[in-house]
Amino acid sequence: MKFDKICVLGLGYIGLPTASTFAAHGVKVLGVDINSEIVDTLRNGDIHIHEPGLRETYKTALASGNLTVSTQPEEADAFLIAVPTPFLEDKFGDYNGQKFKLADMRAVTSAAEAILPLLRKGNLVVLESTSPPRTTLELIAPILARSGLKAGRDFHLVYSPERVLPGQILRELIENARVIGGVTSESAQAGADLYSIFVKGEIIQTDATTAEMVKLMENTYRDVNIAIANEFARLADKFGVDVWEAIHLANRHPRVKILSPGPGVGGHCISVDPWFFVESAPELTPLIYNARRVNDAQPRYIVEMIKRTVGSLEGKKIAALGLAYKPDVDDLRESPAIEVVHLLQNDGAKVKAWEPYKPDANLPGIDMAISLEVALKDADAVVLLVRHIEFINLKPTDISTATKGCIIIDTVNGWDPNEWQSAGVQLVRLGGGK
Ligand code: SAJ
Repeated sequence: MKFDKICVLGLGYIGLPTASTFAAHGVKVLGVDINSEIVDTLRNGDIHIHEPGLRETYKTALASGNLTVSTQPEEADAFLIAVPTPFLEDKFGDYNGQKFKLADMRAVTSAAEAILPLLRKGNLVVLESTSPPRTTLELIAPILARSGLKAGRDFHLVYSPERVLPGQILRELIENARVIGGVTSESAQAGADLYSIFVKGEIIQTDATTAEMVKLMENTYRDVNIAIANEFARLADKFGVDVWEAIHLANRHPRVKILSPGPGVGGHCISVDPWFFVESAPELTPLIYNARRVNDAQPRYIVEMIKRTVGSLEGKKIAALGLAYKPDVDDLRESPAIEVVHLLQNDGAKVKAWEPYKPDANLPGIDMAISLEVALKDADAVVLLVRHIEFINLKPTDISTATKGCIIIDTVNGWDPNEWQSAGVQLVRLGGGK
């Protein structure tokens, strides 16, 4: 299938890089977002999200004349839906007393409804948003059927998950393998034709529900793996074992790959996607459900560990190093580090937080330091919450001189305990066997 014009609905972390990349490859793209402030920002040549290389790619696409942005979709050869699928704020599912979160599919529904009056015979519609299994068949296809056209017969319908890592989106969009799930094999082929415009990785065709499951399985696998790593850390603390050494040794087995424990699982993907399985089939997902519970409870475990080390938190000054949800990004969404800070404060600690990637973040109830030195000043304890490279490069003296001999709690295996202890610093690590 040939594509002269593509309409991308949703200009966020996925939609904007995807629209820009198509345009950079010579396709006419209309990028659509319902938020007029975002559209204004983009029209002015600026971008509203932080992603390395995106500004340049976006500007090139805009300058080429191939990319335009609007709040309204228009007729096109292909429509690509890349809108958020967060949780409902005020509604939970319940299975035998076990509460679970529910996906908010309203943005996906409205995007499909916006396409409805524009849909023509021979079009391709792609859903990229992470969604519960069978969304393409049971939510999108029925909405689009209101046009009188049938998915798979009159137009092509595809689910194709994005699998890019924040921080490396532009490279991974092109290089990663792409799964294309069609409601028919002709639909899958049309989807493959579309993505082959820029994808250099393997393009693999399957059916729509398989593609939906693949996306959820990838992130659920990672969540369950991290949950087991977090439980191993707890067990190691109980049995006086260094979990980092034990995981390293277990991973020498050719068929074992245990991920790393830490303060919990954050971001907008791994801590979210497993719930889509639980919601769709709570009776079949006790493992996935409990892995989510373990990871969600990890910030509390960290705070209890800090209490075991420093005693009562009442009035204690604590420096929290890192608020991002993972190393070397400025993304603070769903960050377990932020939850650790809130829990410490609830227990009476006075926390100063230092986040080098977002020093001026405005987070309700959190006291941000303007520098590392300010965070460390007079601290009774320092908690390392994110493995940012600039923290890993710190030397024991960088902290001990600034704090007059406080206790260090390392939740991410950032520092070598032998090096720090021989420099006279008391360092306790998550899963360090204490
Ligand atoms: N984490 C650990 N231990 C680890 C690895 C990660 O505690 O060993 C924590 C991180 O600190 C972070 C969270 O897990 O809080 C998630 O980080 P991540 O780097 O594992 O994943 P994301 O959410 O940034 O991106 C994931 C990726 N999925 C996989 O690697 C299977 C990415 O490819 C997806 O595109 C993205 O989710 C998504 O959008 O679904």
